[in-house]
Amino acid sequence: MRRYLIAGNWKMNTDRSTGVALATAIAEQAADLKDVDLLVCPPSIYLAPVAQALAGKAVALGAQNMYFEDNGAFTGEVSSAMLTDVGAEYVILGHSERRHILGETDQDVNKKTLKALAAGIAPIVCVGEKLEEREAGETAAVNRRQFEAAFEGVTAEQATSVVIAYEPVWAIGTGKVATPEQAEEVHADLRQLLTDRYNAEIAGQVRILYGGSMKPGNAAELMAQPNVDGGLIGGAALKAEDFIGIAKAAG
Ligand code: 3PY
Repeated sequence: MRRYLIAGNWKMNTDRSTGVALATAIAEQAADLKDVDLLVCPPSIYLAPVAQALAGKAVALGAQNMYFEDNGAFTGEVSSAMLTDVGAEYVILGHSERRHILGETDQDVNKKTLKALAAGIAPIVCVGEKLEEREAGETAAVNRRQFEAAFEGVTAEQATSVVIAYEPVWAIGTGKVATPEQAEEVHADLRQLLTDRYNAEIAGQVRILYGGSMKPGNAAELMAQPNVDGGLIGGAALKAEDFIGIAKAAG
């Protein structure tokens, strides 16, 4: 049985005090939620103060990115060891903003996925097609290519620690949301790809989140789909009541 995961991707938002206040407010309201895992992913520079605010609370901490080397001359990057050092248990990898604005490749996402797993950090591997790809009928092929590349070299034992986030690029920051049927179609394909690569038992344990303009008003119908196991939340993760509203829709 998969537990729902509601993950907040704060992107390049908040500052030290608003980030700590947001995490604190989420943790306070999370106390009543039983059947859902909550995760917040602040900017790297605020991981440490947010970790302090979440100490002993039922909300996990994640990062939005990391580099695949251990250390060295990689100006501006953070390593997996740095993330575990500040208490991050998850890391978002291959978000479309990193792929399409910052030039991250499928191979980068694969190397980061393998490094995160080796460090004991659960990767949240993002996949998703652009609008022109959907309109050209390439949705399944794009998501398959990104999935296969990211999972190259991931063992069956490691695979259940990976979380996949399907984020159609056309639904990110646009207010457009995939219909529950559109989301379910891709999620079911991704689950089938997991079955083909590993087996049905492993595929049944991997959480596949939907991301892209998920809000309290549309979360319940998305998460009612059999293969939608939670959400990777953008804008609505920046208000505790919206984030908790989405978490309640999971329960
Ligand atoms: C969004 O919902 O906009 C996201 O990109 C979540 O990662």
